[in-house]
Amino acid sequence: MKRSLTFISKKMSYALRHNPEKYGLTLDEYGYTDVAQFLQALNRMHHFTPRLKLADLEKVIAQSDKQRFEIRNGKICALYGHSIPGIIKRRAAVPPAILYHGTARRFLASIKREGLLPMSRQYVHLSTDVATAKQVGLRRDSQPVILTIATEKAQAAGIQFFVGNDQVWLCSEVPPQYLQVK
Ligand code: HQG
Repeated sequence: MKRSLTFISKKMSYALRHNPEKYGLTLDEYGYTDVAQFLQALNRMHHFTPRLKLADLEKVIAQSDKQRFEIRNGKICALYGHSIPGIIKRRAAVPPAILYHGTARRFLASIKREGLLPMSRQYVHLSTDVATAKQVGLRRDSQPVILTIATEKAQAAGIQFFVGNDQVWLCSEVPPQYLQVK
């Protein structure tokens, strides 16, 4: 059984963002589940040898390029990326005046028409800086488009922003009038 940090991280993401039920896990309204039960479920489903321990999850979190998970008070959650039914609550806060979104050129016409929509996830994902947005866009296009989001105007119109991690902000949608191609 593969046991690389990337492999473990992908299984953690799948369980916490997309399919906790398959692992026999329930998430609370903020997306947290008991970390001991989480470890048991990962070991049961993937037969890690030697068995995964808390220290392995901590290592995944510490060595990752992105802050995807958080362990707190004996519980673990994914900080963003969820696609399960039932919106995971995140803390609303005031974001930087400009946020960024990196996307593929082929999506631009539709985004200009409809705005940014969560698509298969629960929230639209926004970045605090251009470099991060570019990395996100590069997943889908070698020459990604960077959009800027005017968050003050959006908030004045009642749109809320939620904290993902230090670089990721979440939003239910961004109508086209708050978007500009950078
Ligand atoms: C696009 C990764 C057409 C949107 C990343 C994006 C991120 C539209 C795609 C996190 C649209 C959805 C999320 C519209 C939005 N018409 N296309 N109206 N509105 N789109 O993967 O932001 O490595 O769900 O531009 O780093 O790319 O997994 O969102 O291209 O933080 O931890 O629809 O996932 O993190 O794609 O990425 P996604 P995303 P991890």
